[in-house]
Amino acid sequence: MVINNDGLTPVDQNKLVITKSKSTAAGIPAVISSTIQSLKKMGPIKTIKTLKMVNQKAGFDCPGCAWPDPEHRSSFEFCENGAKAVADEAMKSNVNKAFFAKYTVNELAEKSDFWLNSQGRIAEPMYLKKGGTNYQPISWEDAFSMISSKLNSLKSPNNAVFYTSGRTSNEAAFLYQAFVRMYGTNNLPDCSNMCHESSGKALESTIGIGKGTVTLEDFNHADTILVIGQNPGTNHPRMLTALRDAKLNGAQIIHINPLPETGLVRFKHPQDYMKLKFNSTKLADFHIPIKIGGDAALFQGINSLMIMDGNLDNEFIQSKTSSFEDYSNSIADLDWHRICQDTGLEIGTIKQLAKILGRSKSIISCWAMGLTQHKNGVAVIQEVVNLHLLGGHIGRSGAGLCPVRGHSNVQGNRTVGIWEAPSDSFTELMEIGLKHAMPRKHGLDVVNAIRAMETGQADFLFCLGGNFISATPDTKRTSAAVSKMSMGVHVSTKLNRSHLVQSGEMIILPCLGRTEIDIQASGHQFVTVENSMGIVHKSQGRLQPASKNLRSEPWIIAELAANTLLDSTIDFRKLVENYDDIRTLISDCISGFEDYNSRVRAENGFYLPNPPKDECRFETHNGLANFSINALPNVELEDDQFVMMTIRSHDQYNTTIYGLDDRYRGLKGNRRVVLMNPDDMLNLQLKTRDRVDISSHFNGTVRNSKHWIVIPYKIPKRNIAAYFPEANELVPLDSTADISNTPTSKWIICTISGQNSINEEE
Ligand SMILES: Nc1nc2c(c(=O)[nH]1)N[C@H]1C(S)=C(S)[C@@H](COP(=O)(O)OP(=O)(O)OC[C@H]3O[C@@H](n4cnc5c(=O)[nH]c(N)nc54)[C@H](O)[C@@H]3O)O[C@H]1N2
Ligand SMILES: Nc1nc2c(c(=O)[nH]1)N[C@H]1C(S)=C(S)[C@@H](COP(=O)(O)OP(=O)(O)OC[C@H]3O[C@@H](n4cnc5c(=O)[nH]c(N)nc54)[C@H](O)[C@@H]3O)O[C@H]1N2
Ligand SMILES: [Mo]
Repeated sequence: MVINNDGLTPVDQNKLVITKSKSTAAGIPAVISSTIQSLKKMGPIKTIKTLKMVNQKAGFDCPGCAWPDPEHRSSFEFCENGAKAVADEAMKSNVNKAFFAKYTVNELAEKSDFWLNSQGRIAEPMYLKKGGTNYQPISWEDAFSMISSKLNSLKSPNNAVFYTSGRTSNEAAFLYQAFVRMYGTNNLPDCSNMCHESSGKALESTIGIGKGTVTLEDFNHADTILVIGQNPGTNHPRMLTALRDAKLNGAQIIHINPLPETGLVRFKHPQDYMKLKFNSTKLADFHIPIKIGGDAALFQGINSLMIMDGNLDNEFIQSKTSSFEDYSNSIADLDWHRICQDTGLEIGTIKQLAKILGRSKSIISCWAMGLTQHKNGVAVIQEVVNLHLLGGHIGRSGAGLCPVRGHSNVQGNRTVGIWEAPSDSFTELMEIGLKHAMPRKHGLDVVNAIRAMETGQADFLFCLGGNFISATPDTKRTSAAVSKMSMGVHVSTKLNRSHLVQSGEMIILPCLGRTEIDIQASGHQFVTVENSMGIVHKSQGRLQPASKNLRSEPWIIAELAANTLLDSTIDFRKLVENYDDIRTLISDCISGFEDYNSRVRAENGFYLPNPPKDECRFETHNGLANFSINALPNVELEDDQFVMMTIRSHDQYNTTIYGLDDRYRGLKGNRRVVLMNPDDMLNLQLKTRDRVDISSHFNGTVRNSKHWIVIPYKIPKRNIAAYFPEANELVPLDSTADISNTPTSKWIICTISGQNSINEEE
């Protein structure tokens, strides 16, 4: 079984170009970079036509990220990485039967992720028989008949696993989870398990809703904005516009990150060039170069100083919260030596931050993977919540919590039921709406699904989008687990590694992307999505489908259900004739979606109810917002150890590699790089471009990954960074966050060895 060629062949160091990291994000280089990719992938006419439709009221929601659109959109808010995401989807359908006849699965597995993605859109359903060498075309009918007879022959519905990636629309996601539960299981792991699960868990228990509490408008009224563990210049470029506007309205921006990410230094809005404005705006007032994993210590330090200085909203604390005394006592006597050591910061810096935050009238905290993908992912976010509760920074204008979601509809997917652990109230409503019994036993999340595959408890994997093999941790172990399945089915737009790690039988079902026209019996359909701030709105594809043989995700799910469920109370095929009927059923089954069809047709969609934001009300077990007490994580390292974080480059979308140019960080041509502090390099006697091997260590197990190129970078000592998915073979499956079970992709203990290191010379 070939897993990942990138790790097995020597890297060519000559292919790496290193320049200075950039200090200004976006601007003209962003336009040029994305235009080149768009032109290459779509040609000039389609490029212009397509980019004019992104995020427009009559167009489609950008499949890039979940950042919301401003209510008063300019004709087209340019976003480099959004443009790349669209261009990538709008490619020609070259991955067809001729392509699969030309390459065996093993040959394809030898190719890089970049190569696989650049081959184009998958054009037709394909089938790989057990032990087969090449995928072969299959009809839609035969594919569904094989899948449904497999599903109906499993010993138990719990032997099947149904994964979802977060691009799926509300309509498809709702039908999918309804089908899966009517079939009889809650085995609905999703990409959220690896992403913002820690945020959901931290927020549910403290403020009573697993979502953020701010709107875009709040950014215009905040006086301090924290951006923690997030790289918006690359991953949420349109957020920079909101930060710039906030800044122009007088907000201070504080960036807490081991890396000085470019997007937060200076920003030039590409649109301003059209208006002949050439100035860039300085964004972050402070960059706090925290050590990886030091955030809980930082926030405990800040919070204890705020309490000591009496910088509190006593009325809010009294009337709206619980456990203040206990929390206050728990951090009254902090070990400041440890706080400084864990954060890598001077005490003066922490005091200065506490002063700014103590004086602030309205704070917004934004965060992403730098907080969630840690062993204490839930606890560290609760520490951020504690800060907000101390100052009453929640449920009023200009203040609140803002977990910045990743995939464009990952939040909507969870709202409409993609969740392995649904609440009883959710299940009861579904049962009433669907007039069908649903399983109560909670199902498997991503990590537990992989374990179930390993031990034979799972035997069938269905993926609605995503790239299960490359997105999950522990590439070798996970691949071995997945290859034990007797069938793997992937609903996909592009070829990826998950299609190439062979289970018994494999089926690829190619689907329409969000940009494409979706015609059903009643005509041209639209779908709906929920953005990072709880707004549900329309998205309608406008491009001709890449191939005639593509089907929409709702249609695929409906056929799957109609073929598999023999006693269904729901006519799935009928529902798909007009997506309004799916939305009516959602209204019947999910609270907050009353009158869905008319409300979603409003110009800017509608907000879902959010008690903390709307009424400063907390639907927790005691009706109050809860302070949380958590011990600090152990971040000590042995003398030869480093902590690795796995991050995204500027030229990728998760496991989809658009190109090899991490422009802002000044690295081009090679992704197998490891960023290291120059002092650490000196200690290990390493020079720029030296080649090293990396080993990760967890609970006595060691994982090895060969051939990485060392690059000096402005990163705290004993911290290193490498790109995901290449570094995933170093992420141990069992290293997960407490409570959320999210893989600790930002905390991997490693040692370095190589021909030029001290280790080898000894
Ligand atoms: N173009 C593009 N857009 C995307 C994506 C993409 O791959 N490409 N992915 C989408 C998805 S699914 C998601 S979830 C988001 C991801 O968005 P991000 O979370 O911004 O993505 P990462 O690259 O994982 O970056 C994490 C950041 O956290 C920092 N960090 C790591 N460890 C720590 C720590 O211990 N403390 C602190 N304070 N910081 C730390 C890293 O230096 C890095 O800047 O983006 C979404 N948007
Ligand atoms: N080490 C490490 N691992 C990580 C992370 C990390 O930071 N570090 N981040 C984690 C995070 S935050 C996330 S969200 C996951 C991402 O995990 P996934 O969501 O599983 O991965 P993606 O790379 O986004 O999936 C890309 C594939 O989705 C398919 N696709 C694209 N658009 C569509 C569509 O419209 N419909 C359908 N059906 N398919 C489509 C294409 O075939 C493409 O190859 O990875 C996680 N893994
Ligand atoms: Mo994500």
